[in-house]
Amino acid sequence: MVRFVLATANVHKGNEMRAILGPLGIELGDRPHGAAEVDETEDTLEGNALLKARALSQTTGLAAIADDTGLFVDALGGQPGVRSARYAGERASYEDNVVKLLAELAQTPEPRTARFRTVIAVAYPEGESFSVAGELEGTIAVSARGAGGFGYDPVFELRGVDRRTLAELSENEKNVVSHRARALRALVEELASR
Ligand code: ITT
Repeated sequence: MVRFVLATANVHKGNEMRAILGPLGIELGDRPHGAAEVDETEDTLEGNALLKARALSQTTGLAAIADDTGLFVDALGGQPGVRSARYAGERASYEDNVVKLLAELAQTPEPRTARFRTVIAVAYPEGESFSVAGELEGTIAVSARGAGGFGYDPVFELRGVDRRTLAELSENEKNVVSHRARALRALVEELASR
């Protein structure tokens, strides 16, 4: 059994990571209470994921794992991108961010192409670290649909025949196709090759 301590504080992301990794024999220990918030000062997902994993690995002396995710919308030049959590302001709710995104795209005709990108970083207390990534292509809907998932899921539509939003998928369905699932499968391959 491989075990990492979870650096990501976002409960929704943590739940998805556990649901995907548990059956693959990778256990995620709780982020310690009182662990310092790490300022996401880098301008890439890789940089911020590594910052979060390295900081927790150094303070706990354990192997740590972090997720950093962004939504990249082509018509907005890649925004909200690395700033996805704070798109509508420092303390923005998921809904605030979705409202702002739909407003920014109000004049943009469909299809408003976009992708989610997740970077998973692992850091070891001895100093070694690495990251892997996964992406999911989609389009931004004109209004929110579905009650599942979190964040931008209600406005992120799959491409192709199945045009449901990620919030219209079951938890299991999202955890098969998502950017996070793809990144975590890449993590498992990377760990197996070491
Ligand atoms: P940590 O720093 O604790 O990891 P965070 O919420 O700040 O948590 P991110 O910077 O990675 O994490 O997240 C960026 C935002 O992107 C997040 O707040 C959500 O609004 C959104 N997001 C991330 N993953 C998502 C997903 O699978 N589906 C929809 N939106 C997602």
